[in-house]
Amino acid sequence: MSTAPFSQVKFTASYADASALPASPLPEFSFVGRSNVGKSSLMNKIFGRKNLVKVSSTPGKTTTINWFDVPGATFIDLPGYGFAQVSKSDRERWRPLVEGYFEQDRTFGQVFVLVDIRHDASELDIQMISYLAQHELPFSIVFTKADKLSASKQRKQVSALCKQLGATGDTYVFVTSSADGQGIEDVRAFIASCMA
Ligand SMILES: Nc1nc2c(ncn2[C@@H]2O[C@H](COP(=O)(O)OP(=O)(O)O)[C@@H](O)[C@H]2O)c(=O)[nH]1
Ligand SMILES: [Mg+2]
Repeated sequence: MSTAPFSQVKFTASYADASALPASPLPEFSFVGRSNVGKSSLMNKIFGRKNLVKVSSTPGKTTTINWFDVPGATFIDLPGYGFAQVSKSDRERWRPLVEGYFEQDRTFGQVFVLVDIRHDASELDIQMISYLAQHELPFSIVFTKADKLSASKQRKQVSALCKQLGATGDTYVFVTSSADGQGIEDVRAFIASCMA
């Protein structure tokens, strides 16, 4: 599959308040995870764009939901969690914003929870996944930065992390790298299958 329709992506707006989010009939694909996990990089890679979604040098600086339209779907960059240097006021804005989005009556296509393949899952990752499971939202796990590990280390980490995260056998799991492109085509194909 090519990058189409993803390469036709357009950034539309940033929202700092869940009540301002626009209604949309199209399936929504959202991306959530720790600050610096590689969310922006993954979205750019899926779109086949260099820097449409800003890859920040100052992680966790903004607490907004960023909205992207592609033909037939909406892509949503959710604010990252767990960055120690984030101000208290930014941290307090995260939960109402992200939970505000998840608790609306929306057309959820898939929520991608990104987890760095190199590290143990954090308590916040575990909480995120159990929240999504409890709310019966469709979610998948995307391991990032796979280029940093050998293929055999990747396999070990995937099985260890799936246990830590409480991922059941029917959770979709992707192993990706925005640096060398590993797994990106699988994510695109999966999104396309959810859109069909
Ligand atoms: N080696 C490697 N670095 C990555 C990868 N994805 C992201 N990064 C780097 O990780 C940092 C944070 O990436 P970013 O996409 O801004 O993360 P976000 O805060 O989750 O949006 C940046 O320095 C990226 O270049 C990857 O797949 N491999
Ligand atoms: Mg980002």
